[in-house]
Amino acid sequence: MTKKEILVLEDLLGSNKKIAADIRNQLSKKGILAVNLLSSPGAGKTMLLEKLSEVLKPDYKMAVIEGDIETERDAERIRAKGIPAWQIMTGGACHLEAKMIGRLFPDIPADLDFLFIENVGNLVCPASFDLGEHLRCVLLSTPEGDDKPKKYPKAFITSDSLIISKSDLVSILPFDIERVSKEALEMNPRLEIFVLSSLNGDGIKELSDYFIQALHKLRSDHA
Ligand SMILES: Nc1nc2c(ncn2[C@@H]2O[C@H](COP(=O)(O)OP(=O)(O)OP(=O)(O)O)[C@@H](O)[C@H]2O)c(=O)[nH]1
Ligand SMILES: [Mg+2]
Repeated sequence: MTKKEILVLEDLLGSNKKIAADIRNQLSKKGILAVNLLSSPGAGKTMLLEKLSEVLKPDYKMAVIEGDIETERDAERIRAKGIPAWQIMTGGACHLEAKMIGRLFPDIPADLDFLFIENVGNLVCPASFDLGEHLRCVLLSTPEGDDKPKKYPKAFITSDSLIISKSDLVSILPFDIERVSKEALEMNPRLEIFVLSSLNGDGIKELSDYFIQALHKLRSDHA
């Protein structure tokens, strides 16, 4: 990277940071907890949101912002569950940026409890862009392999929680949950780790309780 390219990148990240801080501030004042989901493509982000909607919907209002390079498919899946969803198509960009969330801000209902943001499937670029979230969660699915945290460190270092997804497949895969947890915690000791399956429902309640607790904390901190 040339010095000029580095300066442009720093500028971009700097202005992203300011917009993200503003978004977080506005959401905090409204008592809306924002969660940014990161993972490689196909780790199960959308299916997790579909499952979470079943658990949260009776008592909480949630909405979803979907990030993909192309297609409205993920937003359609969420809407089919009766949950409001907006699709951001990046047209090639490998991550969402705070300004993209900011543009949707006027449409986001003020009485929400949770705003989930599904980032573009990718373990690299999304890690560098704060979207104004309160919690960042990185998913790692069992078929991807248990060596990933050290290979893609930023996603794991900048996250608040690690969600090991597709746990229903662990018995037929050489995936060592203890090894992954240990490596991830060495890199980021504050990570909360969840092991779950959106297919059979294992661990979904524990994760939804974690989000509910974070929502209560946000509201008591901003009361
Ligand atoms: N066995 C199993 N399959 C799952 C689970 N969760 C998701 N899948 C499957 O994994 C595939 C990808 O799931 P998605 O939820 O679309 O993954 P995603 O992370 O949203 O994918 P992108 O949006 O493309 O990045 C689908 O075929 C799902 O049915 C799970 O817990 N267990
Ligand atoms: Mg998806």
